[in-house]
Parts: sequence; C-alpha cells; structure tokens
Amino acid sequence: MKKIPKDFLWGASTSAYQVEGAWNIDGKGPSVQDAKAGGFIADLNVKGITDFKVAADHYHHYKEDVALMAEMGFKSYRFSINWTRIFPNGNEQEPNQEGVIFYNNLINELLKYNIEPLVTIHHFDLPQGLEDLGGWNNKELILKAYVKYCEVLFKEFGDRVKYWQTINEQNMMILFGHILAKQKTGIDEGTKSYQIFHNMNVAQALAIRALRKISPNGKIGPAPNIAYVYPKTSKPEDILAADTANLIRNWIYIDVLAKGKYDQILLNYWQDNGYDIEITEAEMELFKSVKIDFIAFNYYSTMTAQAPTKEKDYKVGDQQMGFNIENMFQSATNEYLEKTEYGWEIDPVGFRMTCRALKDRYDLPIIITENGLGAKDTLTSDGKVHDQYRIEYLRKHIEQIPSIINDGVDLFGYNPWSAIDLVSTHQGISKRYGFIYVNRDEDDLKDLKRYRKDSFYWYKKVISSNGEDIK
Ligand code: BGP
Repeated sequence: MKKIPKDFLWGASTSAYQVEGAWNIDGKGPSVQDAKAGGFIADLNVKGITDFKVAADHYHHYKEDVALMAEMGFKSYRFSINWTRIFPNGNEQEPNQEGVIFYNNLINELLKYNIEPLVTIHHFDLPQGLEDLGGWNNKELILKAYVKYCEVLFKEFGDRVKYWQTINEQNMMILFGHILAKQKTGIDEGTKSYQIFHNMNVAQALAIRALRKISPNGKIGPAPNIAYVYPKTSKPEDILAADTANLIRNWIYIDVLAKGKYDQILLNYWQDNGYDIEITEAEMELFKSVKIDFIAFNYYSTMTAQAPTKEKDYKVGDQQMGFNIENMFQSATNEYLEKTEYGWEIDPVGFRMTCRALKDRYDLPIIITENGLGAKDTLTSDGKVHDQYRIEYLRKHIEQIPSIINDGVDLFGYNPWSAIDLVSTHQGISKRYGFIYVNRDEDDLKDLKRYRKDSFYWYKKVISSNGEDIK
C-alpha cells in the first residue's frame, strides 16, 4: 500500500458569506446572499433560521481562527473571497481597498503558520448589483465583471496564492440554484440554466487565461460537487441511465475545461429538448486553448439512478439529493447506505469510486475541497463538544485515502467542510460542520466564543501522523 505523501495538504474549508459576517462593513456591498427584494434575507428569517449578517464573525476573529487552525496542524485552508468586498456592486472601476486589505491580512496570517491558502474565487455570492442587471445570464456584463475581479485577485494575491478555484459547485448552482445561489435555475429552466452554465464556462476559461498571464506559477481548477452515480440494478437500461446521470450531474462541469469540448450526449440533450444555447466559435476555440491544472471537488455522497419508470417514489430535496430528468433517468434511494440526520447518504467507498472515475476520465491531480457531516452539536456546561459522530464520518472517509492513492489517483489534499462552525447554505447555524464550535444559535449571537470540539483533537492527531493514526 502506498503511503500518503509527506506534502499532502491536510486542512479544511469555509466560504466567505457563510463564515465572515461583517456583511456591510468596510465598504462591502450586498451579495445575492444578503439581498432580497423587499428586505435583507427575508426568506431565511421566515423559516426561523439565521441570516448571514454575522455568521461566525470570522471577519473580526480571523487571527484567533487561523491560530486554532495552526494548532490543529493545518497545511492548507480553503476559503473564498467575498466578491462584494472587492467590488461592492460588481462593476466599479476600482476595487475596494479595504476588501483587498482584509484578504491580504488573512493570507499573510495563514502564511505566518505555513498554511497554504487555497482560494475559491466565487462561492455562491454574486454581487446583487450584477444580479440586478441579469447576473450570470447577462453574458457581456458577467464576463467583463468576473474577469476583472479575477485579474484584481491574481495581481493582488498571486505572489502568495498558488492554488485557485474558479467557481464553487457550478453544477449545484445550475441544478439547485434556487436553494444555493438565489438564482432561478434548475432542470426545468433548460435554456436559461444551460446558457448560464455556458457563460460560467467561458468565464472560467478566461480566468485561466488571465492567470497564465498575470501569475504564471499559479495553478487553477474548478470546484464542482462530484457524486458518482450508481445504477440501481444491473439491468442494462439502469446502467445506461446512471451513465447519463453521471454526465449531466458531474462530467459536463469539467469536460470543457479539461478536454476543450462539450460531450455529444449533452449536445443531443439540448437539441432534443429545444434548449437553444448561444455559443460562438471563438468561445469553442477559447476552450481548446486553455486547460485546468487540477480538479478540486466537494464530496458528500454518491447518487443512485435508474431508467425512468411510472412510479416516482424518490423525494427530490436539496443539493446533495438526487434529481430526475424526464426520459433520461430518475433517482433512487440506495438501500445499502445510511443517512445523516439531514437525509444525505453516507458513502465512504463511493468516495474511492468517485476518485477512480475522475482519474479515468481526466487523469489530472485532484484535491478534496469539501466533505463532512452536518449535525446538531451540544456544548456541555464545561465547554466541550462530544462529536463522535463527526469523527466517525470523517474517519471512514480518511480511511479510504491510502487506497485511493494506491489506485493511482494523484490526490494531493483533503480539506473537509468545515474548519469552523458556519451558517449552512439553507439550514442555519444549527447544522454544524466545524472542528471548532462557535457559541451562538439561530437568533441569539451570545458571545461567539470558540471551543475546541472532540473532533478538533482527533483531526490534529490525524494530521500530525500524516493520516496513519485515525483511531
Ligand atoms: C456545499 C456548499 C457549501 C456547504 C456545504 C454543506 O454544497 O459548497 O457552501 O454549505 O455544501 O451544505 P449545507 O450548508 O447545505 O449543509
């Protein structure tokens, strides 16, 4: 069995709008996560869960938080830049210097402890100012704005940031955009969704090109959510359906940036459904001229699919559940897998399978930028959090890493979700993922004090033994 390489990037992950808070501080403008017609974050408050205004207040606690990450022994930290700290409305002439200063400080703080910054350029928080003008659907506007934003990041931080991820979970933004990115996309919005999909691909290709020019030593890749799709049975029709589902859910979000073209099955799907996507020859040439350096991906679960039947017994839910496409495939429950308390299937072997499938299709280095268990934690009166369930989940996944590497996969890091408690995309602060507990709840901010969970001490041991001691 091959050993985990010495320079393996053990760390963890967050995203700006879920962790930072300080939503209107130091010139920051509103993102789609902050803003909503008729008032701020009205939709979230209706459901009795918190908004993103304060989150974990990482903006004001970043030094303390980074010190805790260093104490755990992190080699890397994956975080995102809040677009609206850099360009408050999305289309200003000059970047907001206070935003630049904050990320300079954060990056320098990480480097002080030899923690490699893994930067996500865009994680669900489009400036509301751009959304008002059509957002990702307004190709001319968005390409200009995204590329300008990328150029500023590469110029300002490229001397210290080596790893860039273009867009977090582009696939989930297309398939579950109404939940995650506050945009009206989804499989029922065919032309619009796939036009946005294409515009995002052009934006990413332009970002790759810009990086090569501005910061040639930098490395760049996408960060989709990949869930390998199993066939429900060995019936050939089910296997075909699973293959199609793999393509529609996973591969099309990497293909064009890794192979320079769209898969024929996708093009047929668009044509059969009358989805009319505006794609120029120059854009297809652009795709051919750029290539990603690695694939970052978020792994929570696998998906199971079968050929469409009359019985629709699978309940479609949030981003980590399955979904159906008429005449192509429908999701099914995998009876062999347990579920988290939020209904997400737990599949560590599927983690290995997903890595193998990525290796087969792309043969590029890969890094895990999310994986983890959302659960309701309890802070005891003596300041402890006994999150054995989280340790179990992570252990079972980490246990697969030597086998994955032994399979020949160039896996160079593992950054589970999340470094510290933060606000879930749509289920509040009570759905916790962190190694570090943040003392607040949905409607009471309390003292926001940080506490080390049991998983904190456990992960520290995992990292210091380079993955050998996972007990
Ligand atoms: C991914 C997102 C993250 C994160 C995670 C957990 O889809 O990239 O931003 O939130 O899922 O999801 P949730 O917060 O819905 O539990």
